[in-house]
Amino acid sequence: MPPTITAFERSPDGGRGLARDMRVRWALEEAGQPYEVRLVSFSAMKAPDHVALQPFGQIPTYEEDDLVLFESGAIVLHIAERHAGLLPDHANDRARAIAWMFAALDTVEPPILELITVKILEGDKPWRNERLALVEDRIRSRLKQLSVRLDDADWLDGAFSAADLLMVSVLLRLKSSGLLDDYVNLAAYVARGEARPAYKRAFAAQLAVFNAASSVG
Ligand code: GTB
Repeated sequence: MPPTITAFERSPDGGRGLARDMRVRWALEEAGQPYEVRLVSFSAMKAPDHVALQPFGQIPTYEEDDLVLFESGAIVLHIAERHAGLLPDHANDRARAIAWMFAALDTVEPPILELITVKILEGDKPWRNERLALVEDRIRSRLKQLSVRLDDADWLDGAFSAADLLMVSVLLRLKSSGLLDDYVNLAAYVARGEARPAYKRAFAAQLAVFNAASSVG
């Protein structure tokens, strides 16, 4: 049986690939693994059946035989450990790739999530502009460090790996902000990720869900 993942029945991003099922879909596509998708509404996500799979009532989840996983990073790591193509074979190379996976989620993503919080949830607060400037500075400082490290390489550490998959997924959330534009090598890095056939298949699959939901009304 192929694994089943969960995704938004109607993604708030309008199918732009920003919800976190996208990284799981992308990993499965890179690994050449078929998968099924169970779509969940916002209310279904908070119901006991789903909370039993995901304690915080969120997507994505991953079910495979008797294994149930949540947290997109853990799911991508699981897929990468079981299938070729997403992690290097050599132990030290693999450990460094996993370190970069954590860097994407634990060091680079947090200020990017703050930006979304300020812009969407705190847009009406009197201190919004001051906080926005602080958060944008924090993001720029991370982008600069990442840009220096990436330099003119195609990928973070040798061949494309799950680390790049997660880092590109995280950076993609900045696309509409214009913040990436000052870091030409990072913008090109993100574009390289988006150009991968597996990314395109995953993107098309999640967009098709949004389009189908929109045509129903
Ligand atoms: N750390 C968890 C993981 O990585 O799996 C976080 C999971 C998570 O945040 N899931 C979100 C969710 O289920 C969807 S992806 N939210 C519903 C809820 O908490 O009630 C985050 C997301 C949401 C919307 C957009 N967007 O519209 O652009 C992008 C990303």
